[in-house]
Amino acid sequence: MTHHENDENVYDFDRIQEKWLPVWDETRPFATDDPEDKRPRKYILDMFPYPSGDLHMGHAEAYALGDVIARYWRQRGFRVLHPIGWDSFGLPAEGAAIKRGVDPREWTYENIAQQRQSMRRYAASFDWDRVLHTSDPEYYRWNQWLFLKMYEKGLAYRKASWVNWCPFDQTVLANEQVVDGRCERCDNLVVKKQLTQWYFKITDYADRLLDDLKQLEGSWPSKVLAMQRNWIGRSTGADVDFVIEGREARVTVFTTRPDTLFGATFMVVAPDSDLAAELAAGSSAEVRMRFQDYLEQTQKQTEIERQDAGREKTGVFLERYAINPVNGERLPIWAADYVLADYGHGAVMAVPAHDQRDLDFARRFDLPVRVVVDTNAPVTGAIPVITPEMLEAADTGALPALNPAATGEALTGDGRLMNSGPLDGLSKSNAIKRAIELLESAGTGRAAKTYRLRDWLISRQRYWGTPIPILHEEDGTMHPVPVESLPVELPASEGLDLQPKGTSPLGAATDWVETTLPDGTPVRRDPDTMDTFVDSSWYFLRFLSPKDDTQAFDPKEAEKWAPVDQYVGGVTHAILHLLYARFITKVLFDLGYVSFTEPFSALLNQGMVLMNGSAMSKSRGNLVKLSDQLDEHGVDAVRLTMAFAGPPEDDIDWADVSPAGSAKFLARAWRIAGEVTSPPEVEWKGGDAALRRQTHRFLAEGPGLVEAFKFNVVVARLMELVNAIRKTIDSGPGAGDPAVREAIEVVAVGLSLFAPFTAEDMWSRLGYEGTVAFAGWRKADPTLLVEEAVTAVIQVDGKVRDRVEVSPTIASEALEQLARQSAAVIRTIGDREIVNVVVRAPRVVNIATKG
Ligand code: ANZ
Repeated sequence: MTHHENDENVYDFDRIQEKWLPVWDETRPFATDDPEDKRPRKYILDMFPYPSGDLHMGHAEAYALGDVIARYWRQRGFRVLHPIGWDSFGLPAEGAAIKRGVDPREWTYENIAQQRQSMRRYAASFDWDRVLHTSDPEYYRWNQWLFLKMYEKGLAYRKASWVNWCPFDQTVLANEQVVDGRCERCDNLVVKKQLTQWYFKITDYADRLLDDLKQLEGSWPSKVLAMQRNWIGRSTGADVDFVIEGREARVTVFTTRPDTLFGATFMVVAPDSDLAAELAAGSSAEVRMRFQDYLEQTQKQTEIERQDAGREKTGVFLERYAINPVNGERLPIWAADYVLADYGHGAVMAVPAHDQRDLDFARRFDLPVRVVVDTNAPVTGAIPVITPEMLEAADTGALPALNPAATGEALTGDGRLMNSGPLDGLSKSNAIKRAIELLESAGTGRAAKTYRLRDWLISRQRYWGTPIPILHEEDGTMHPVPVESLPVELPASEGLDLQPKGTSPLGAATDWVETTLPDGTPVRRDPDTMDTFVDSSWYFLRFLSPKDDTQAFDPKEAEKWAPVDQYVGGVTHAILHLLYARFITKVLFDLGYVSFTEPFSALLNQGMVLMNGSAMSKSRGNLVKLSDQLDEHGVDAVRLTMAFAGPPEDDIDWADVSPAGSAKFLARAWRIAGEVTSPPEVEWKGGDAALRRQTHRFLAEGPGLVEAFKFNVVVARLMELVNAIRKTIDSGPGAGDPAVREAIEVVAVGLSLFAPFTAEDMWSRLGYEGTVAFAGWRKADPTLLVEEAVTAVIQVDGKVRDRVEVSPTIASEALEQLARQSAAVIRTIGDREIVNVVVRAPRVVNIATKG
């Protein structure tokens, strides 16, 4: 054993970091470009960052956890693709440009350089040869290609419609970017504005986006699956056609309750629908005026306000009538803001007895309420015979009265149909089926589905994004830019006014906007740019052949690597980004470019890093700077702390964790690696038996723990193992014991998932040449896994009837089950009844019987 100099035996993370970074730069251990590499593949992907300043604590958590998974699979003998890039188009770059007069491009690429430097220091095991930036023309030309493919298929279209408009950012927002009626970015109230915009037809894929969630059950967080489901929001029911007096065409409404058709007493249309305007136009001058006022009021409301159940209902009677197709009744038509223009057909049949919103409205405006479902009647079994007991119960008020007009409570529950002609006596679900049959045979309705999901608005009136590759003729004719002419490059920002003003800054780039078709026809380029969610909807495919300038991605590489085996990122992207990526994957599947329909086979959402209970922010004054933490505690200690803090899904409060404690533990482990006196070639056999058992238990349990994302438990086990090694060295057989070398080698490999610098240095101190990253997860020796057994005695009424060998740590329930299954016990008890079982694990079970 060589004698270490004193300073060499001090855990100095700065020295260790400085030693290994250049080695890794040189050896590129995580490159994935070897065509001879035949190992099985894994694609582990971290959500790529937006380059807004330097990396922060949130990034540090995400990349630490993603790296545990990537490094783990490498140790398991997989060839792991773990790429990184930058989602580098977007508003903040323009914000900086406007505020500080810097070029958005410069600002963006400077930030990328800084983040890249920090990621290198953080030792995330990325394949640095596959880096991409979505703001590079080499990348965004393929956004344009995708757009053209979608345009060709009718999946990209342009239409004038009411859109969400942020008056502050002066930009349109997708529904997904409106949170509680406010702009996701600046928190200002969002208003509606009529504009001509580009859309992707995601609604065509609503059913598949919903149904394919089944593929992800169990490997995506159930919360995210539920959020996706709710966002798509499929409702099933019927479309019902109503004749309108004085109007040629019928009006269709969507209802989830066609069973209640006989209870419809009025109709409501969304004030901001074309239908409302048309119906009002055909009414008296007074109605027209009142409607106009009301429409203006409505347009000031956010969607959330309009749907607020507690708000007093408002509306205008249009003095027009609809005819109920099932009974010919005349239903007055109202315009009211609780009906939304862009859901279903923007009109409803109002059934106040059974729908709370309709009831509130009916009570406010004194409209009739007719009960058609007896919600007191039992629905199982045959149609009930009314018994004297039931009548009495109703009389004494034990059952709620069927009088919603008086109580103000709509009867929404199940029951038996009444006042409904052919539906009378049926239960709700049977009546729904029967009503649809009746409507279908009369040709006045049909089964239907409606979705909350809207088409994806992808155009933005902003500079720093992918130009939409469409040319417009004066007369409105559109020409897609030929694929061979891509990319349509973004012109320089110099001289352009980036200040938001409702039209794209690119419109003013005259030299760029004005061009001609090959035949000389003058055309203007579409001045809008794409939503950055387009960029991130397919980037995981670009990583597979990032330098290919002949196609967006290589389908052969996609066949080998994709879909992504494990995706890691924040739950903030649980709806938008994931939905869009799922959608585009299905489009690419339909176009024949990929053979799978879901992009991310498994998803892990890490929590947030908080400080003193709340999200970190400069204004709150609780910002913890990542670079300070790295300077103070070292990269490995910060990474280990992230993994050790708790389940990855939970938030980490940086005030509650101890990076200093992590550093101390790492130093302990590292020191042991320098104390081992046996040579590397020592056979893994013999030595301290207890230590060996603990080492092999770790080897056996580790993989299951990592794969279940119980990283904190793995770290805890490593700490226990280090303690046990210390004990063996100090008060057991000593540092030369082969079990010590075995154990500390296993610790080094285990630590390589969390603390790559320390682990690498330990590996080298243990006498190895290559990197620890590929040392491999050793197999546990099964003979070391059997625990010593103890004998449990099983008694029936105090007499020993059986003995079983059990683990000393057996749980009471398990021991009781073994006792109850014992043939001898079963025989003894016969058909006597067990009245009590007393379990004292692991030694005794006593079963007391009666009779
Ligand atoms: C009659 C009825 C009777 C309804 C009843 C419900 C209960 P979900 O489940 O969210 O899909 N509706 C339809 N279009 C609407 C719109 N554009 N704005 C507001 N409400 C609309 O809701 C479907 C129900 O919401 C439909 O079923 C309709 O009211 C209403 F006892 O029709 B129902």
